[in-house]
Parts: sequence; structure tokens; C-alpha cells
Amino acid sequence: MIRLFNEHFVRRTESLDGLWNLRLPDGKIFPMIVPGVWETIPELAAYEGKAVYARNVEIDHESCIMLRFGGVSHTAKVFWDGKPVGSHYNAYTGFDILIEKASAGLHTLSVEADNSFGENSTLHIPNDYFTYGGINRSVELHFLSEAVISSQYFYASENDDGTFDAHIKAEIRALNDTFPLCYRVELAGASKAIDIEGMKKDETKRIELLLEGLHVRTWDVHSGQLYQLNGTLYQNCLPIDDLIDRVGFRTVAIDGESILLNHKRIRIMGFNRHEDHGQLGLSMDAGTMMCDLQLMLDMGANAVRTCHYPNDPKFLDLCDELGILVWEEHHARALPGEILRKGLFAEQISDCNEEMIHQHVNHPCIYIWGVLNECESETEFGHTLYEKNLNQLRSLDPTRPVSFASCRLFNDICLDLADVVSFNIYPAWYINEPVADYLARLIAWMEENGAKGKPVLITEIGAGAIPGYHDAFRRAKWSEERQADILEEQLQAVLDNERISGVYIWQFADVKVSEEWAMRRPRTMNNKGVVDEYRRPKLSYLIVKQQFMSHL
Ligand code: ADA
Repeated sequence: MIRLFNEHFVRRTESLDGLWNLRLPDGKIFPMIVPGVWETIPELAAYEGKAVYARNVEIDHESCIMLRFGGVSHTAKVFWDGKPVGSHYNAYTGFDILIEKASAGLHTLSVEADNSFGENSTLHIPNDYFTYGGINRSVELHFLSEAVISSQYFYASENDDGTFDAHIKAEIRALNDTFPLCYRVELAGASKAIDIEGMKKDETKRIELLLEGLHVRTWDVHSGQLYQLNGTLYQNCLPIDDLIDRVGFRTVAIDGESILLNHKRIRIMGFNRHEDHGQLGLSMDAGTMMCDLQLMLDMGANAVRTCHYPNDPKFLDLCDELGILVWEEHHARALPGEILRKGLFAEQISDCNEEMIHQHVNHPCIYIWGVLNECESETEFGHTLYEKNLNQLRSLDPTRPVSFASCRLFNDICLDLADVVSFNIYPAWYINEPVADYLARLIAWMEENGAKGKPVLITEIGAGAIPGYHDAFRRAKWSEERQADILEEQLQAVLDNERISGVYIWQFADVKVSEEWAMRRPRTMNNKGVVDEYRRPKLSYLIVKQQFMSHL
């Protein structure tokens, strides 16, 4: 399953997770688990290129079907009985493939996955994290009827009396000519139905519904109060399709220098977390994700930044339930100017923006969207690029603030564009300056350069430690002792500073990086984790816990 709960009771769906065959170009075949990444197979631990997944799919009677992929890293070409039926780029967003007439019988589903870098890939490039290969998230088979609920957006607004209104925007798509339809929504004890006249094949209808004055409990930090949003589509009084989601009622607002959640100023104490694990790579099961969250909660954290791409919806489902605030960002980490200027980049990042919002907009845990981590925010070209991306997100979701994490410290010219100003800073690690002095200098500069009166987040701060390397006396860089010293100074300074709305530590766990980064990264890993890649705590774990707990 792609989510942690059933999205459909009326629509028939089947999981296509499990063992598939994986064929390499040299003809070798491996049994391969889906979801998973092929780097978990010892022989393929460093394989970069194409490989073809295949399995049989049984269809019991001729049907219109949809194949739903949670994520394939990074380019997917999908074949049904050997015929191409669709393709997708980007490991971190899902996609659907429609097959209007799948005949009864046994079929072959194959997926060519490609994780190599090249001209056609502008988001996946050699980088300070690893591009794994494979079908990295779950796959589902959906049997569709004459018409389907193709999307169902929700947002909540609060009334003066403390009740909430639920705004629902749904899209109904006809896959065949239909008789008159009825779309009905149930949420928090309320319901509403709208009649739709018969639709022609391929027609789409947009519907807006309002459920007013709902008496609900608010979703809050560490209190993930969720409600089931149940949309059903009827034809001749019979249900033909449904779409179930879990939503939360909460408000997010910017008030001068503060970010407000349910009218209270939030203080972010969080982690940057890559989707990476020493044994599983990019493809973690919900239990492993939950273990990550347990460790973060144990340290007193209340927030996660999904650096640097949209995350597995199962992870977001867990954050919804646990009441953990999420900064979700699209897929762009420190991309060089020549890539940012390509037409293909504009197309690929715009698709990523659309897919991220379309697939994740209903998660109450997401309180802010981020774009273009550490890209060119110091030039006029960059200004146009940031403006375009931030505005695209605003138009897709006008209900949340938007931001970007900048490292163009003291020369950024885009701060005016963001609702929240965010900086990645490494004083005491890359820069030799006491943290409090550096912060004071940064804040004085930003107030004069577009950030005046806006909330400020420190989206990255941290230091590296090679796990198990100790140096109790000299406390050399890369020792666990030095990392702990630096994080203590950094967190103390940031959390004591009232102008700052919070901090995300770089980073939760050590992660693998591309081979091209080896000379800058001992172990060919980014070692700034507070736990190592197998989640074994470093010395800094207790320091972080002490700092977060004392600033609650
Ligand atoms: C950057 C970047 C991270 C990581 C970090 C580091 O700020 O956003 O992805 O590379 O630096 O470890 O240097």
C-alpha cells in the first residue's frame, strides 16, 4: 500500500508489492523486492544504469485499470505485455498509468528503471546524497469504473466561534459515458452531496463543497488529531468509486516575525532527514520510519525538514498521526547555474511542484513548502527563478507559507520573495567564528536586505563526526566529541535568540553520497548525523536532547 491506511473501499485495488524479477542489460536476473532499491543486492551495490523489473498480473475480466507507482528511481518506463504505456521522471513523486482496456487473463508488467546521471536528468545529479535505483515505493493496481474521483483537496478555515469550515475541491473524471452521478462527502459527522448530470467519456468536472461549522478537535504539535474524509461517487444510487483521506483541522499563519499554529507562536526544534538507511537505502518500511521518529521525539524534536525532495507519503502519514511539523520541499539541492538555465530543468521542477502539491496537500503535518535549496539566490536570474517557483507553489496551494533555504549569506537578493526567511549556516564548522557573533551579524544584515519583519528559520546547522572516532583531549574535527561541542554551541545560540522561529539540525542520520563527492566526504558519507546510518547514537545525541528539552 502506498499510504498507511485504505484509500478505497468501493474501488477495488490490489497491492503489487512483493517479489519481482530484475533483469540487468547483461541478462542476469535477480529476485528483487518491491518496494526496494537494487543497491541492497551485494552484486549491484554500486550499479548505475538501467534494469528491468517484471512480474505477472492477473486480470479476471476485461477492465479499465490504473497502475499507481509511489516512486521509481529515477526514470521509469512502463510496459504492459511488452508495449510502452507510460513513463515518469523523479524518484520522489508518484505517478499513475491508465490502461483503458486490460483483457482478462495473465499479463506481464515490466518497468525499466534508470538511476544514471545524464543530459535528461536535471534534478538527480551527483550530489551530497545518493541516487538509488529501483522501484522505491509501493505499487498498486486499481480497477476503475465509468467515472472516478481523480482528486479531492481539503482545507480548513476557522470561524470566530472556534468551529471550522471544511472546503473540499474534487475532480470527477469520466472514463466512459455515464448516467447522472452523485458525489457525496462525509467528514467529522457532517455530509453533503452534489448531483452531477451524465458525463461524456474523458470529461472532467470540478466540484466545490463546503461543510460549515464543524465542532472538531484541532490538530496540534504532538497531538495529531485526524478525521476521515470520505468521498463517494454514485451512479443510479450505487457506489462506483471512492476516495478516503485523513485530514486535520488547524490554522497556519504568519504574524509579523512569528509563524503561528492555531494562533500560537511555534518554535521549531527539528531535524533534516534524508530518506536513507545503511541497510535499506532510500526504501524504508513504515516500522523503520517510525523508529526514526521515535528517536527524534526522544530528543525533544517537534519538526522534520524533508531535505531535499518530497517524502514517502507513509512518512507523512506518521507525522500526521504523531503531530510532527513538516517542512516539505521540492527536489532541488544546490544545482549549478548551467542546469538551472536549461529548459528541461524548468519542466522537471514544475512537474515536481505539481506532483508534490497534488499528492501531499491534504497532510496537516505540512506547515510550509520549500523550493530550490541553496541555489542561485544572489543573481537577477535567480530572483526570477525563485519568484516563479514560489509563485507556482502559492497558486497550487494558497493556504501555506513558502520559503527557501539560502546559503548565499550576505549576498542573497531573494529574501523579499519568501514568506519565511531561511538560512543554512555552519559557524564553528565550515566557518571559524563564534556562533552567537555570526548570528548577530547575519540578523543585522538580513534585516536590511529583505527580511525585515519576517519570520526567520535556521534550516541547517551542524557539524560532522565519523561514528566511533573519538578524541577526548584535542577534540579534533570529525571526532564525536567535537561534533557534540559544536552542536551544543550552535543550538544554545540559536534557541536563545528570540528573533529566530526555530532550527533544523543538519542532520538526523549519516547518509551515503555520490561517488563524485568522495574527496569531500570521509567514508563517502555525509557524516553530520546525530545518529549514524544504522541509527546508532553519537555523543551529540544527548547534547541535542539536553538542548531541545531545556528550550521546550
Ligand atoms: C548544505 C546542503 C546540505 C548538505 C550540507 C553539508 O547546506 O543543503 O544538503 O550538503 O550543506 O553537509 O555541507
